[in-house]
Amino acid sequence: MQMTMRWYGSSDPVKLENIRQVPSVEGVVGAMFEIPVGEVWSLEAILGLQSRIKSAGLNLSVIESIPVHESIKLGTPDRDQYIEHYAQSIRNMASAGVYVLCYNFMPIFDWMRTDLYFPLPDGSTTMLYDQKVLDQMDLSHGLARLPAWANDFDAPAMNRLGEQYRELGEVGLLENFAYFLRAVIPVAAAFGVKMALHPDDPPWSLFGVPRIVRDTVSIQKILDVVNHPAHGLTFCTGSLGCNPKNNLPEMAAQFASRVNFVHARNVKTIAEKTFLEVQHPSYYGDVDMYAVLKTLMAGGFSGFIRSDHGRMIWGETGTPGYGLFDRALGATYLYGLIDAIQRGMKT
Ligand code: DNO
Repeated sequence: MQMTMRWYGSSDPVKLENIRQVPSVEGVVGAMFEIPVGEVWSLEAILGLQSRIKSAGLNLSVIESIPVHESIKLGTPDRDQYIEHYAQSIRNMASAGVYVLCYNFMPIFDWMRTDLYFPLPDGSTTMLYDQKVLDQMDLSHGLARLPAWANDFDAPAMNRLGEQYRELGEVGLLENFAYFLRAVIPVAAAFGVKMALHPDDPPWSLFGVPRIVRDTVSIQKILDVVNHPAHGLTFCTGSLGCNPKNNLPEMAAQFASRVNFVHARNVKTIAEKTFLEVQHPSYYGDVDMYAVLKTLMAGGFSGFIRSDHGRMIWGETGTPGYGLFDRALGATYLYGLIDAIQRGMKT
């Protein structure tokens, strides 16, 4: 496996020069948040990002994410135009030499937490998702945007979209996803790009809006739409791991041949549908990181991995989940596991 770290671009308080100094990290997971959702990512723009990263001695290994336009998810009549833009962005990635694309199919907004600065007893802060707090929230009042959210809908737009998705339901959303996959996977396959679907985070419906990338059954159904290695998963231990019913090592065994990227982080469920993001090592949370990585590796996975969400430690301030220090600790822990697993596999 090859270790990478997510970088949010020039505005990221974490500099490429810092990332370069993290042991084992050679690649960057990058994106261009300035490109409006639905527009083509031009070859020039991707090459520009690539050369910026190369000049810091690193590689642009993965793009995360090219956002999927709401028209595609809703299946509105203008979707084909956005699908063609998406396909063109895939071709352009390949021309720029970037071959892994992490993306998601979550309606309206992306991941969700209810507290970004929850204090832990050791003096660090972490992120919390508390279902009781979410139940008090209402889409019609809008939502405070989290890092990496591609869209910035105002409250009336969120409310309207919420109604449209509730009407569409899970079956309709899955149909629209299948339509998208049947169009873009052949392009990705032809250009050598591996698509890596990120599970819904958290993996359950929020505000009555359907979320369909949740567990073994739902994921298998999606993978079966197009049975090709270009259509794979981001195995995100944190997103899948906050549902205690998801048995991660079993899922890793079932999906290993279709895993195209790994997000590794640890979570701890503290009440029903309520969880904290904790230190990366297995000891602190519900994710058996060793078992997951070992199973993925035994299943043949050798692609890119990144440490995901870190706590804020040592007085660092910055993007919640995406500071330097705790993610760097996570990366070295993961690298240690991978190194030991690899050696064990050879003996
Ligand atoms: C949050 C992330 C998500 C994820 C995207 C992938 O930190 O896990 O933003 O990167 O959903 O498309």
